[in-house]
Formats: sequence, structure tokens, C-alpha cells
Amino acid sequence: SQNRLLIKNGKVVTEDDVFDEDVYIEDGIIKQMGRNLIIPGGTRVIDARGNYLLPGGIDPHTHFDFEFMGTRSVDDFYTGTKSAIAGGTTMIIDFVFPKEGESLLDAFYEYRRKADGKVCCDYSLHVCLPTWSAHVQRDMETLCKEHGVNSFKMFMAYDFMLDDGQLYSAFEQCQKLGAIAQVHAENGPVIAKNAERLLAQGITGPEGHELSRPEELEAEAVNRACVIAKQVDCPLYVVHVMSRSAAKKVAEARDDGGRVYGETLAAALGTYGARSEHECFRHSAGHVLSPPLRPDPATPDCLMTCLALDVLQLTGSDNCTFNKSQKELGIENFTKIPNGVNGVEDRMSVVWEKGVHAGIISPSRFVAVTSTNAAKIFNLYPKKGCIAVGSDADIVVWNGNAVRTISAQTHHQAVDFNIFEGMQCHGVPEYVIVSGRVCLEEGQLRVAEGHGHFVDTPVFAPYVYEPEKMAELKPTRNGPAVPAVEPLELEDDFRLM
Ligand code: DUC
Ligand code: ZN
Ligand code: ZN
Ligand code: ZN
Repeated sequence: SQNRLLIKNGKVVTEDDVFDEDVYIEDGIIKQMGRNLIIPGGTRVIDARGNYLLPGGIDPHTHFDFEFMGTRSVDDFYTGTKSAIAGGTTMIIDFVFPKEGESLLDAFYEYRRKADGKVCCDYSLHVCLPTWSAHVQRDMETLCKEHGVNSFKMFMAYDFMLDDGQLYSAFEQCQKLGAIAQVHAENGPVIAKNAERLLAQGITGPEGHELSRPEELEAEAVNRACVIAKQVDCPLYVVHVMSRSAAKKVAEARDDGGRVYGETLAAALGTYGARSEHECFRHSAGHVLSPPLRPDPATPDCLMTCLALDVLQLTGSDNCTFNKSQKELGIENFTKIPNGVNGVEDRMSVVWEKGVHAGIISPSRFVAVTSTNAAKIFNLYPKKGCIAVGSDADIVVWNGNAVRTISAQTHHQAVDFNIFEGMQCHGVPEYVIVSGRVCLEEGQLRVAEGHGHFVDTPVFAPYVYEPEKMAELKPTRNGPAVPAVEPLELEDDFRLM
């Protein structure tokens, strides 16, 4: 039957182990694992000899079909999830963003309508809080209790940022509900002042973007968010940690016993600030996201080392793509360049290349930071994030030695640009299995539009947050596979023990 699949001879990788076992799948679920399995005749067999079997990637941070900065991101829930699968990611978590005057609940329903019927893999939703009110507070409760939401994102920059008192209240509500608070941490008011000053000085091009948002403004906001969350004992997830200074603040908060998790981006690991290297507007504007890529070329290795040392726990993409004509909305004023880059397709390869191939993280730590930790933090584990009997059959047959060159010419995304253009990556998916269905094989992508489902992310405990439960979730530290590339330079700053 087409519902039965046996993957033979692969090396199964989990967050803390690598072992040789065959995996038998029936109706989208892993049913047996081991050697010499007894399985029904007529089962399709995939030979994975020489390759790893990885839990499918979970991208905890995408913005598909997102109305933002006067335009709409070009990758939608179809091209976005199709591209995810092409790169070995089998689940994404997107962000519901309520429009002005729209309730959280209505926005949530609208995102379900945009995504259901289009997604090629399973997905969940975080919900953004662009304002704070009693109505928002009520909707948060309804979303947690009735709609499978357990994470809310607050902004400390942009027009729709919350002030410190509002953050306090929102964090307090998350804590009561058993949800996790996420923050976009940058000091918005200071950024606005810097931008005004730069524009007045005649700096209007894309180089003004990073100049107006230096990394100390990211670090300051990360620190402030950690301090506020601590007051109300709320677990905190810092999205897109983009700099050494910000990572250091996450490390300090964790060191002080805070329940703080840090996510960095494929973009931050795979490339760095395009401040002066890029002569044409499209190229520089193509690299504009917030917080910005940093000009210091040591940043990517620093952030990868943070992943190795468990200072940071996850990698996302923040995939939010805009074409040339859309980026040109900011041709005369860098503050009008729609913020966002690609990454949902290339994240797995970029993290493998810069992490495992570079000798900074082990294959197990790769699995933790691309899949398992996201599943644990958002309460999807062990349905997602591992290869085990009973788990969903989201599996990637991964060739760690094959090489591919990233290019907008060959990617599956709708966008006309790729920030990793020309990058050679070891680490290529040979087969991608999504809920038991073979979607990629021998270079052929055969996705099924609308076959993905919305997956509930239940709160950890209604009303009473369970610190012991969160402690169990603390991702294990596997450490570097081999001595890291000069990790000692960073160890004094980032030592956690
Ligand atoms: N940053 C981006 O670059 N794009 C989407 C939203 C965000 O915070
Ligand atoms: Zn953000
Ligand atoms: Zn160029
Ligand atoms: Zn984002």
C-alpha cells in the first residue's frame, strides 16, 4: 500500500544519540524501529545507506502572506511550505498579525483561512499583540483554551510596539495562561531618533538601516525584556537574536536562572552585514531585515558558537520575502524598505554547513537546534521533533557530504532574490518524508497543496505555570562535536556553568 514505507540502513539522529535502525511507517506515523523488522509485503523500501535520518526541520519563525510595511510578502503558505519541504523542513510556525482594529480572534481565523488548503506540511501559529487592551487579554485566553495557541509575540520596536508597562501586563497574562511570551527586542524610540538624524544628514540609502539600529539597541531591549519577564515569572523566547551583544544578554539572563530561550536566524549564521559591499540598491535592500545583519564578519561564527554552548537554543528563518519592486518602496528612504529576507528553504543546509561541516556542532546538536527544541518549547514534542515510535513520520534522509550551491535561479521560493546566492553547502536532503508521504526524491519535488494540517500547541498548564515542567524542557547540551573554531575567545563571556 502507498501508506506503508520502510527506510532501511540509515543512521538515526536524535538530540542526544546517533544509531543504526530501520524505520517503518504506516499511515503517516512511525510504527516500528529496529533491525530485521517484520513488515507486511508490498511495502515500499527506501535505502538510506550512508545517510542520516533526521527529524524533519521545524522552522519556528515564518511570515507567509504577510501584510507589512505597505505591501505583502510574496511567499504564501503554498510556495513557503513547498520551499520548506524542498530544504528538509517539514513544519513551520507562522505569526498571526492582527490589522489595525482587528481582534486577535478574527486575525487568527483569517490566518487559518489563508493557510488551510494551501499548506503542504503541518503548521502552527503564534499570535502577535500589536496593541494592549482588556479585549486583547480576553482573546489571549480564548486562543489558549479553544484554538491551540500557546505563544504570543510582542514588539519593542515599530509603530505597533508595546511600552514597558504593557509588556509587563502581556507577560503576566502569558504566565497565567501557561503560554510563552516572545519578543522582538530592539529599542524602537531610539531607533526612530537615529533614523531621523541620519535622514537629516542625507543618509537615505540602505546603509542607514543598520546605522540606525546598532547592536547595543538590540542588547538593551533583550535585557529589558528579560528583566520585565522575570518580575512576573514568565518564560521568555527572544526571537531573532542577531548580534553578539544581544546573545550575551540572553546568556546572562539564563545564567541568573531566567527561563529565557534564544532563537537566531539562518540569515545571521549564513551571511553578515551588507553595509558597504553592495553597490546596487536591490542587493543591499535585499539584505534589509530587522534586527539587521551586523557589519562585524565574526558575528555568524559567534552565534553558531552560542548554539553549540546552549546560550541559544533554536534557529528560525524569519522568512518574509519581498521582490525588487517592493524593496524599491524604500529607494529614497531606508525606513520604507520592507523588512525581510528568505531562509525557509535554505536554513537546514546553512546551519549544517556553518555548524556541522565547520566542526562547531554535532549532528545531534543540529537536530536539537533545527527541530527538537522548537517541538519542546512549543509543546509539540514528541509528536514532532524526534524519530520515535508513535511520532509523526516527518523524516529527512540527509546526505551530509553532498554539496549544493544556493541560488535564486534554482530555489522554489516565489521571491526573486536569495541572500545566500552562490553559497556552497554540504548537507542536502535526498528524501523528504512529510506525514509519511515522500515529497522529495531524486531531486524531484512532489508536494501536496493543502495536505498539511494546523497542529494545536497546547499550553503547558492552564493558569498555573509549572516551573518543573519547563526545567525538564531545558534543551540538553551536547557540546561541540570537535573543539570549536576558537570557542575559547567567547567562553569567558558566555560560560553558563
Ligand atoms: N522583521 C523583519 O525583518 N521582517 C518581518 C518582521 C520583523 O520583525
Ligand atoms: Zn521580529
Ligand atoms: Zn548587487
Ligand atoms: Zn519575524
